Amino acid sequence: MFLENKENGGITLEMTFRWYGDSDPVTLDKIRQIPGVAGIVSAIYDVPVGEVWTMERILTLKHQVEAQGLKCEVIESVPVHEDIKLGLASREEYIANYCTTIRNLGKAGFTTICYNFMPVFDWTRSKLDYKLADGSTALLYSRETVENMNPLTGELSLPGWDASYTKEDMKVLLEQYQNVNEEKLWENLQYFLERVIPVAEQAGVKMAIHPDDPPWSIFGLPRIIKNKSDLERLIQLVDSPNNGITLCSGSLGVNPENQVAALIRYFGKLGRIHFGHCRNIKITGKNCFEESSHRSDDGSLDMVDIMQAYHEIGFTGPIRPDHGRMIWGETGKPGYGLYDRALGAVYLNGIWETLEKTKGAMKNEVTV
Ligand code: CS2
Ligand code: MN
Repeated sequence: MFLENKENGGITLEMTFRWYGDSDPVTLDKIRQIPGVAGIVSAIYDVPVGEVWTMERILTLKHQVEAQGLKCEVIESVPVHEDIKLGLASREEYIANYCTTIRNLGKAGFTTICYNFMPVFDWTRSKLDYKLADGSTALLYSRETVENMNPLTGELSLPGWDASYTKEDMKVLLEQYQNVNEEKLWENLQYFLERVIPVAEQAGVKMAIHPDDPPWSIFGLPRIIKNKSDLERLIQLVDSPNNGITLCSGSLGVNPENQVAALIRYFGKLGRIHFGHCRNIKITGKNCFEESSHRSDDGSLDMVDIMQAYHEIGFTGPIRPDHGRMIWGETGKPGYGLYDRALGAVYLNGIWETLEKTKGAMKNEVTV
């Protein structure tokens, strides 16, 4: 998973970058030029949710990435079909398919699968091109805007989601969730994990749940991966090293009660962090935030403390910069442009290099 840094006996950070496949304007040949980025995190985007990812498709992806000299060992995400989250009888078939996909990914040499268990919506924002003072644009979450939308009466206009469902489909889906409260969602997650984790163990694949983003309920839908006690409950649902976490600093960190570095130290020492997402956010009010550059001074999170926590636990798994702003006139997939994420990767690598070298220097001082 990682390269020994022979010079100072430390560990090299496995910096990765998310790539959305052939339709991504941020191409692999650009990504490979970012200093210190060793691998790609990707997925197969055109297989309908719930269907099996075939060996052929998986290997095509892997070979395409490896041909550019980049590693390809992490999937983000294998999406979980809504019927599994809803606990419908049809989940059996979807879980069986999920298990086949895990086996296939393991066979192809993938080590980590990121997934989430958020009903209906993945990350949710109220604005995708909020103009910051420096003229760049960023994703924004305003509690007021989101609370004033009512998806059941069709008053839902969410950037990023408008095209995913018809208003009618959305209504039906949200009505189905009326019967699923948090406890029911936990039961459905347990049912899922009890079946997929043994398969992941055999396949040599680590499952890494992504926390809910934002980490609070929206539109009355249950959200259960929001804080330390939720993560603790998650890892105990099936007590296996293959049942772990994607520690996303920006998702958890918008709730100031979530002390991100402390969470990394805690779950890292238990060996349950399998993937790190490093993103900074600026909390602007209760349940209100904007996404910022990765730099500590620009947001509410102390990225040095966060990287130090990873360093302290001897983290050897993959890490990636998370959402970035749109800068220098770039257009593209909100949150996933090239430039700001590349700056993020280099910044995080710089912190890590300093941590490694300071550790070396401190050792020398002691021995002199
Ligand atoms: C988001 C999510 O924070 C993030 O990384 O962009 O889309 C995330 O990739 C998924 O929730 C993981 O399943
Ligand atoms: Mn994330």
